[in-house]
Amino acid sequence: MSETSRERFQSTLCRARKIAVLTGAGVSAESGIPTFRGAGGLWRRYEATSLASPEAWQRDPGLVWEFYNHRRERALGCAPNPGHHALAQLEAWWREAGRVFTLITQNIDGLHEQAGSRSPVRLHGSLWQVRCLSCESVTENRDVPITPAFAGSGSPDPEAPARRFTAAELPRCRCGGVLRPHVVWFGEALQESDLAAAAAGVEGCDLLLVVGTSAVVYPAAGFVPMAKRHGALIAEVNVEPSAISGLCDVVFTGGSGAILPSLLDVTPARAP
Ligand code: BV8
Ligand code: ZN
Repeated sequence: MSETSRERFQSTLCRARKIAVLTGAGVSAESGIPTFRGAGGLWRRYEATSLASPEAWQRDPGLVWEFYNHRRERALGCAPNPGHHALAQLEAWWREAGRVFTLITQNIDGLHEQAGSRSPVRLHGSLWQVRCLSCESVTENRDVPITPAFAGSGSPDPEAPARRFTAAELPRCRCGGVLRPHVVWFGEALQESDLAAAAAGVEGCDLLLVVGTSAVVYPAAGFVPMAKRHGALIAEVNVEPSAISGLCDVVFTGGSGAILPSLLDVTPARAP
């Protein structure tokens, strides 16, 4: 009787000494955070990806802050879902067993951390950090609105009146410099340290679990073929096929919040 995908996945998982997980917006969808390519990928008439760029910042930093302020406001109202919690639990089991677990996320919402994941590799930064354009200091910032001028702004309604925010209304650093969201915009390089931490977590892993990503954004999506090259079992959880489904050994179709709790309910097998 052939082994089911679930049996194959769980038998590999419980023996795995080193596992890596790559997540995207889909893992937060059941928490109420819209994905980029889903219906929520549009903010007013803007593609989320078009506002997440240095060009958009050059054109109108106030509009970009209105967009990120709106995402901070929304993320504040969202909580981790059972998918986030299942990943945090798996990490705890693996660390307790002295094994290697690396969570690599493209998400900037902070829900993995809220669920108890310890130091996920945040490839694309965080909604809750800001960076000064003058002194380059990076600080935690949970002010919502980001400055009083942004109160009540940010409606995703395409008919919402466009407001121009003055330079004085933008968030400022202690040095007086303008603060920008500490996230990686399209066309910007990822932090070398994050790339290195992710590569170290994927290199030689026995299993790579890919959850809720369309896998079209690079270099993040590049970690899947990297794991495949050295023979790791590649598993995917998604509501629909993604750009890397063809590379997967096992695919579980459905919401990660519904699938992960039972799929990951596996404790590390005692060494024989
Ligand atoms: C760079 C932070 C170079 C900001 C983000 C190679 C080939 C082609 C293009 C490139 C390439 N290399 C570089 C590029 C260009 C570009 C890129 O990849 N473009 C794409 C669009 C083709 N990459 C870059 O620009 C990167 N930088 O290359 O710099 C460089 C080098 C040196 C010096 C200077 C420059 C920077 C990329 C990072 C950009 N920042 N985010 C912000 O968030 O505002 S990317 C952002 O979009 C997210 O972080 C994420 O990475 C991506 C969205 O993807 P997903 O998270 O997967 O979300 P999506 O909506 O697409 O899909 C959701 C999935 O979930 C779907 O599959 C859906 O089915 C599933 N789902 C839905 N519900 C559920 C579910 N699954 C499970 N359960 C559910 N309930
Ligand atoms: Zn500063």
